[in-house]
Amino acid sequence: MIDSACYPRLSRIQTPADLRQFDESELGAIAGELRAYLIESVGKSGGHFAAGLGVIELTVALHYLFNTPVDQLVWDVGHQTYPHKILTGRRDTIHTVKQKGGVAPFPKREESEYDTFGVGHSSTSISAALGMAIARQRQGDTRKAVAVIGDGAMTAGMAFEALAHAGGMDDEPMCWSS
Ligand SMILES: Cc1ncc(C[n+]2csc(CCOP(=O)(O)OP(=O)(O)O)c2C)c(N)n1
Repeated sequence: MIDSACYPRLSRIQTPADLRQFDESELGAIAGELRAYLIESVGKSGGHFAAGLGVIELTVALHYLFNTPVDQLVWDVGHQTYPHKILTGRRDTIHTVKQKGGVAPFPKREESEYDTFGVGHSSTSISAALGMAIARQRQGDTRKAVAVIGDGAMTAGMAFEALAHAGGMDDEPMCWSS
């Protein structure tokens, strides 16, 4: 169990809905607690370390700004999703990552409704999110699909193919931010 004395804010966050209850001014402190908790947990269990540490603030911001799991986050590769898992119901089990029967080290749809696309191999996120966005657009659904992709994964042909696909559509189902 998480120690509420060490993690006064993170101990109150089981899901992103809890995160969204906090005032924006507290998000920096929440990111600090999330970083410390990740270091404490993965420092003992092992697993992907650096990638998660690089997206702490981004993970907090995405779950704060988007209405997950209604809006869908698609993480490329998925090796950076330990902070996402901590904020989406797996805070108390993240120490089991990579163990038999434990939390998966990559997004896994069977594990959580917040893991929207099963990954491991890189460069698939734009294509997957585009498919989700097109399907929703056709249904008149305004929920959002968000692809999160790093510079390394952006170098593959599949990512460029998805960019060309999205850019060539008349009704622009996707927009960009970097
Ligand atoms: C098709 C494929 N090739 C190689 C890998 C091995 N791999 C895992 S993470 C990674 C680098 C990803 O770089 P980037 O997208 O910049 O993510 P970051 O380093 O920022 O976490 C690679 C090459 C993979 N997962 N899939």
